Amino acid sequence: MGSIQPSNDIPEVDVLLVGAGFGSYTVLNRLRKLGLNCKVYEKGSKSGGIWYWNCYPGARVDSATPIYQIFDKELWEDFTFTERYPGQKELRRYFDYVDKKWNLSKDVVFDKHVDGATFDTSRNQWLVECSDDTQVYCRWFIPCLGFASKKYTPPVEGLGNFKGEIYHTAVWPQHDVNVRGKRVAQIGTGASGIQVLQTIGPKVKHLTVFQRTPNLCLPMNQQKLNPEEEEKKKKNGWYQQEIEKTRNTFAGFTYTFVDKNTFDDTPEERERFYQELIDDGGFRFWLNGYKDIFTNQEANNEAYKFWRKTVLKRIPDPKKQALLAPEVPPHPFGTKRPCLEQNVYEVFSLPHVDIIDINENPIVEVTSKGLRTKEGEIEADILILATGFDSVTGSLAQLNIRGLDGKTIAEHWKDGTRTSFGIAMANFPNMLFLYGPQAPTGFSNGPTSAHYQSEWVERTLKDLMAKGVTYFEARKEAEDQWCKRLSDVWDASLFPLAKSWYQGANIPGRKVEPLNWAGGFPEYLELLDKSCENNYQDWIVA
Ligand code: N01
Repeated sequence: MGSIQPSNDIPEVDVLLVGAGFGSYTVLNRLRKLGLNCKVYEKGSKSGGIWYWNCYPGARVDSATPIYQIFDKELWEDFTFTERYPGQKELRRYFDYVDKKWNLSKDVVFDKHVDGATFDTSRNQWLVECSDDTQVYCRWFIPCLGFASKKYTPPVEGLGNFKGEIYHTAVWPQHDVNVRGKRVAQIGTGASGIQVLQTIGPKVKHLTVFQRTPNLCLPMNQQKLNPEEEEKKKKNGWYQQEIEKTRNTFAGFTYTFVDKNTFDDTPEERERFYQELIDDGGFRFWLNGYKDIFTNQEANNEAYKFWRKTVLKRIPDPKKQALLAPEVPPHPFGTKRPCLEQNVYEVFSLPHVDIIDINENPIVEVTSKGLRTKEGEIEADILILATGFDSVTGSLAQLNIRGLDGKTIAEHWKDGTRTSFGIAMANFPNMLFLYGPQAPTGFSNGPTSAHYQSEWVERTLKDLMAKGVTYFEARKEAEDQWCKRLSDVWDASLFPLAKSWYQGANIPGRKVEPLNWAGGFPEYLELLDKSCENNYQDWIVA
């Protein structure tokens, strides 16, 4: 039992979920209906998961309505989003609505930080420890931490010397930050960085963006939604149909690749098709195009060339053109997650916005007044770190969860991440995690992952309980096979060619390895279901 000293007064629940976002709320509702006594522990003060923490200016989702919500008719019938891509404030309002409708708060404890857990083999239960020194026993331990709950700050020399304001996008203050008329320096141009800079750019006195890799952004094509039209679409079955489509697409969206390779079409047909995808907006150009985009470099180059042509038209300055849409692609298109933009190339083109390519002109140090680069000092009132996360594995590995052998998850993953079907680990019985490593996670629409993984958890726990099973552990051989399959799929694609967080390459010194299942949703769900055939062939049940 490690250092934990259990006592008889420790409360006990059937299920302990960690995190109050899409994953845990989806599964909580299902497991409560099975009659299980569930609790959710959330370190934030409100519901929303990532939408609680992600409150930087311009934070907005990049999955379109109606699939960015819990796939439950009872919920979507009575809540209508006002925009095709809702913003953070509206998403928080949505979570408050879900909370009220399902009376979730009675089972959620906010401001409660789980530190670690140890499995008690005498009871087949986890003993979970919190930072307020409380403990709880649970039969099923289900962390739903998301892939972005551990922020990453690069080790820039002198960060502590800065006398102005510093904000990291991942832990932006919950109150408004006044940027109007200020000189702002921003490091990072991922999805968070792009959203911040396109929002604050027009308001600030001066903005200097430190870019390492250009983000190959796609147009969002945001639209206001008409409530009456949305009501009609709910009644005529469109919402339900859109939601059902997510089961059979690569990334859990409502569309997937067309059954055609890039060079099956003539150049004119290709041009028309690419234009259609771009015009519709969102991720269509990324995930609804030719099926060889991620397997054939030549095909991928065609997509990049078209993308570049559309973007160059929006950037008058040739120097900025070369930085934002270079002739040679920085990586195969879409092998780093593109981001949806609304006006970012116009904002980059404003005269008071400078882009510094840190590959040419590296940051030497942060000073009391700003940042010193190889070429000189840039003064700033505000420094924004939009430098992302220790993505996918960081959320789980930062907790002191110890397996049967006493080793933490981080120790288990010292030589490489290992999971079984991206939902469990050998040595960690009765622990199932949602939206975690080696699942479709980084490639998927969040609520789609939450829905189908929760469905599997509900079905599995219901069956195990009916059979009187109290112990459920991933078989080591199944874990080996899953890791191999995951790598085989990854290595057959162009994804390894980008220094992306998909494979942990965003953090210097980290092992570069596939952290997300790139074989698509339908195959993932089929394999997960198969693992339970023949009386749970890939699991130890007792
Ligand atoms: O983080 P990121 P994010 N010096 O890792 C740069 C989801 N999300 O928070 O590209 C200088 O993508 C780094 O440079 P490079 C979404 O899935 C969704 O933006 O590694 N720069 C990069 O530009 C997203 O993909 C939404 O060369 C450094 C940036 O910092 C994921 O979360 C909104 C550096 C980090 O970008 C992560 O997004 C927000 C250094 N030492 C997030 N180190 C929506 O739904 C890092 N960088 C819209």
